[in-house]
Amino acid sequence: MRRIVIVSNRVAPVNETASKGATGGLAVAILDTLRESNGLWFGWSGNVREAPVASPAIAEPTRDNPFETVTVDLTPAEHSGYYNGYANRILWPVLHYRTDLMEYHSEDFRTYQRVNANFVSQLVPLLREDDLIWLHDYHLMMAPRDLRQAGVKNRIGFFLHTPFPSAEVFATLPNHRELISSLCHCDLIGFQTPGDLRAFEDYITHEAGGQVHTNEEFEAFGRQFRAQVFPISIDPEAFAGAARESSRSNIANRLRESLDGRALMVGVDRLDYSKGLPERFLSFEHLLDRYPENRRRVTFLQIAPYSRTEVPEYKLIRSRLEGLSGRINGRFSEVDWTPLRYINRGLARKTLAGVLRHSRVALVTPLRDGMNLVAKEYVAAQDPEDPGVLVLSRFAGAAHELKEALIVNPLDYENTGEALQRALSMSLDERKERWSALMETIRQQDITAWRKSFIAALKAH
Ligand code: ADQ
Repeated sequence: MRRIVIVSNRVAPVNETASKGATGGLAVAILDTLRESNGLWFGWSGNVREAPVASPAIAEPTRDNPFETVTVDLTPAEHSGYYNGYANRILWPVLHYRTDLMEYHSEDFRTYQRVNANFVSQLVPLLREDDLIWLHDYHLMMAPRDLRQAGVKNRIGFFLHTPFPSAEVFATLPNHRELISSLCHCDLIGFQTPGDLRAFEDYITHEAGGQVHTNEEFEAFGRQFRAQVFPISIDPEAFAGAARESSRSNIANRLRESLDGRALMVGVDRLDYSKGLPERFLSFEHLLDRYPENRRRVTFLQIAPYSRTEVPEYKLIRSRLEGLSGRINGRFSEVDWTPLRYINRGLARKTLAGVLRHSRVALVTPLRDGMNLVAKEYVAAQDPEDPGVLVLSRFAGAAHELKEALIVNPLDYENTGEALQRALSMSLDERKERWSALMETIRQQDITAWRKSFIAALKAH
């Protein structure tokens, strides 16, 4: 089998990933791909150092992990300009339709280009002739051009984990042409949903003056390549197993006891403005306002660990949520009932699976999301004999597949509140029917299918 070289912003610490499953579905998919091909995983170590080590750190394969990891450090200036700056304050908001939050500085783009070029120059000497190169996500959009300029002839694939916004929105990025003309040096570009692919096609035809042929063949910036949809997923059986086991754990018992027979509603997200958390809190408030019979009977648990804490927009959303959660609890709490439990810590993967299993309703209501794996994890975690209800934003990539969820527009918080009421009062028969259909969809397009179909398409080009 040909070796697969995965390049991503961050290389997850392998031991931690294996033991705690800490980084979720994506890390699992990447590890399986690497194990199967005796591959190589290249990216940032997570360390920021004044004077980074000149050559990358190479961790040799072990029996459990028969692949190499190669990591590089970032300087404080690179971390600030490339990661916090261009990736997270410029690209991330635009890819999630938040052009209003883009904080553009051309210097950040130069640093982004420099870091992409540095990744490539450290990677190239390690490449073999028939390696398949698989680049991940918006941090590395300049890498395809740099690889070709370094003379690399290997097949190159790129998968975008975020949405690809409409062409008009993407073109608000001052560097949109450089980014897309670089991507066109790939042989294969993968998107999460047909909507993302359509937006990209629109960009290629109307902004780049390129052509889209049948069979997902593209021509632009003097290059020919393919672009296709590969919806990312989870390992539903493994997650279901973890949920079953965890539902008998200590934490699950503590949770059950603390609820005292009340129905649990749950939200699990990184604390990010794309996840629609304020709107979600408002929809819960609407539920309690409009349907007072839920007071004392329902508890909403929102788990939202801090992320990107150095980025100012994340500090703002944090204080907005603290205000809203305080207001809701202040308005409705009683001496023996707190309606909203708002937690800023992550949970171990297995614990999370148990919490999801115990929840009557899940609120997965991002304003934009490439896919949203929590939606799929929630379905997989359910008890088939008594499944809960998924309330899902139409703006999550997952909504394209998970059609039997209760689909909402999170910007209409009253309507989402109505959907919560419907979810809480749904009959067992309807819950089972919806859950079976959702689970079947997830089983058919699981994480193994995702990685295998991407690799097959990259080879087949
Ligand atoms: P994220 O924006 O991080 O990922 P998501 O897909 O929901 O979003 O979650 C990633 C993983 O982290 C999930 O497996 C989830 O269980 C886990 N996780 C989230 N919050 C957690 C918590 N509080 N405690 C423990 N675990 C938690 C990006 C894109 C998504 C896309 C993925 C994969 O933004 O749209 O689905 O990549 O492509």
